[in-house]
Amino acid sequence: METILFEVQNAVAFITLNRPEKLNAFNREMALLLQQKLDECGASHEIRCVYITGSGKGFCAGQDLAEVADPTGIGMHGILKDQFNPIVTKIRKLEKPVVAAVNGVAAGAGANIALCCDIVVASSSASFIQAFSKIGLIPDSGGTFTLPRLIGWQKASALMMLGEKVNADEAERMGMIYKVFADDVFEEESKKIAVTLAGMPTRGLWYTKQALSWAFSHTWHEQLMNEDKLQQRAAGTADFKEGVQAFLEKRKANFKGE
Ligand code: LHQ
Repeated sequence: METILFEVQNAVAFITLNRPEKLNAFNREMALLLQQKLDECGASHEIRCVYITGSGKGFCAGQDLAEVADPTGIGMHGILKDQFNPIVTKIRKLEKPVVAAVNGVAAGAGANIALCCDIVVASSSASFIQAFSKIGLIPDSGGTFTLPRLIGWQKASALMMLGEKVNADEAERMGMIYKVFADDVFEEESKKIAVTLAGMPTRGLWYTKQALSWAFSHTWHEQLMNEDKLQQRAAGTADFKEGVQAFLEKRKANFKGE
């Protein structure tokens, strides 16, 4: 059975983590295959949005702990260096929006991979757990960077130390995720977001993603300069010309992602 399912439809790459009997916990094969698929998404002109979800009842339970316990395995440093750090870095550097559609429990690295995506939505039965503390680890996969920026230092600190489960509604209320959809409409509604993004000015969305990432490490003045630089790039795209033209002609814009 393939550990990652991959399908392109309506300019969206649908990626499904597929080890449902283990709540889609990452073994090495799945982590390397996800990286390969993210690279394919980056290289393809046809793909203008990426959608990541899990098969079965979970989203992802983080690292497969059976593999960690294996003495012939690659060890802690190897797992982060070869598996999780490249995954979250590829998501942040992907020049198109990435939607995490959290269909069930997201724990450990599984939670933090979801949280580094550009838009995170969840089904009402989903949950998020910074499970690391329960096995003596620290939050990784960018979690110590992402979570306090989403929900504030104090709440992040408590969730990371206590390892408490946060349900989807609570996650939405505290700003950890964008939106919750009822289970019966979750797939349809979350896919609608991805298809909408895929029809939008892709370069402009990439510059927005960059500007938001840079905002964390720049001053107000530097960020105004960054916005200026990125806005000039956005204004040089064919999609900007089409957007203005369509507005003036009172018609729907036909964006090409260029
Ligand atoms: C699993 C897992 C799992 C294997 C569920 N592995 N089988 C970085 C650096 C280096 C090393 C370590 O890792 C990392 C990054 C990390 O992600 S560390 C954090 C690793 N993840 C966890 O600690 C979470 C472990 N899982 C859980 O706490 C629970 O399974 C949660 C709360 C996610 C879900 O609980 P339940 O809904 O009650 O499901 P369950 O526990 O019954 O799990 C269903 C099956 O999935 C079960 O298998 P079985 O054969 O008994 O039916 C679990 O063993 C398996 N599974 N997570 N990470």
